[in-house]
Formats: sequence, structure tokens, C-alpha cells
Amino acid sequence: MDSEHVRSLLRVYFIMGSVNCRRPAAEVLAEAIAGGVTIFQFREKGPGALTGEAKLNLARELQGICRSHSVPFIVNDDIDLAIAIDADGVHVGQDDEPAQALREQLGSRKIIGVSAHTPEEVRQAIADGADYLGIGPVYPTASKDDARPVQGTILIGNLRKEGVSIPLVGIGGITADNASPVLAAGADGISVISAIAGADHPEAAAAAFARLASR
Ligand code: FQP
Ligand code: MG
Repeated sequence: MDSEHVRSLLRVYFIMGSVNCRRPAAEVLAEAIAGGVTIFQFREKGPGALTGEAKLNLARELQGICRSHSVPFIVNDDIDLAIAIDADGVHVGQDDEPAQALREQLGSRKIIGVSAHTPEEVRQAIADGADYLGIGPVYPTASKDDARPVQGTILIGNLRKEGVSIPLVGIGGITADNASPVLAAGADGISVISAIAGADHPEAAAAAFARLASR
């Protein structure tokens, strides 16, 4: 994937599964896209998450919404699902399948994202052929019970000072009120779950991030 294209896609990176929203996921996603989401990750995970055919059906429904608005559809963790529905890419963390193996399975035209928490994990992800990185948790988060320690914007800032140019987003506890330092540190965008999925008005919430990220 062309890295400047990936960079431009990352501005408002929305992640969601059925457990993250109080209304039908399709509704929340459509509103979020209307507000300015630029890329979407299907993360069907955690207590009460759908599995099997129900997960596959929801993935297909949400992928259809993304397709009709030309928003890339990324699958969290589940490479078999990504291949089955011809998703636009996969996001993996340090406990998931290594990016190098994913690249071999998916080819060069799919987007591969990797979570990184340390400079060493960043180096490895780049060597493995990641298209972008998710760096965090920037702030405390309630969306992930096995999250690593909060790290603020230090790693993002240090990477950019060292000249590491790979596209990246900050993730973890980001809201419209605390997103600016993440972008100022050098992130190409921000990634959120609850700040959009849990909002009373997902469209307005996404629009607030879109305004910040396009400055
Ligand atoms: N960054 C991003 C992204 N997406 C994610 N899902 C993560 C980080 C976290 O495997 P991981 O990935 O550490 O945990 P989980 O599989 O529970 O999400 F950059 F896309 F914003
Ligand atoms: Mg994962």
C-alpha cells in the first residue's frame, strides 16, 4: 500500500464491535461515517461478542456500509475472516499473528496495521512490512481490559524526532478534548472506540475529530 495514501486514510480511525454500542452497530457506523470517519476497524471482541455466523454476518453488513462510502474496512485479529470477506486489511497486536506472516497471506495490496508500545516493537513491525502502527495507550482506556500501561504521547514524539516516518495513529482514551497533543506529537490521526461508539450523537462526535485532524 502506498504510504502517503495510508497516512491520509488514518485521520479519523473508528474501531467498533457490537459490544461497544448501545444501538444497532450499522446505525452507529453509518452516522460515524457521515461525520467524517476515514477508516473503520471491525473489532468483535470482549464479553458478549458475537462469534461464528453471527460475527460473519455483522462483518458483512458493516463492510457493505463502508464500501458504499469508500471507507476502508479493516478486521481486528481475525485473518480468516478478513480473507473470507476480502476485507481491505487486518490489524494485529503483539499477541496476534506476526505481520510478516500476514503479509505473505494477504499480499501487498491489503493494509496491515500493527500495535506497538515500545521502540523495539516499532522497529520489528516496520521490518515485518506493516503499513501503519497503532501506538498507545495514550490515555487510560476502559475499552480493553488487557491494555498496556498508559504512555502519553512520548513514544509518538520520540519516533518522529528520530525521523521514523511510518503512518501511525494514537489510540487509547482519546476524546475530542485531549486529541490535540496526540496530533501535535506527530500522529497522522487518532483512533477511538468509545468516544464515537458510545456517544449520544456519533455523527457529531466523529465530526469533532475530523475537524481536529484536518487542520
Ligand atoms: N491500535 C489499533 C489501531 N487498533 C487496535 N485494535 C489496537 C491498537 C490494539 O491486538 P491489540 O490491538 O493490542 O489489542 P486488541 O486486539 O484487543 O484490539 F491502530 F488500528 F488504531
Ligand atoms: Mg489484537
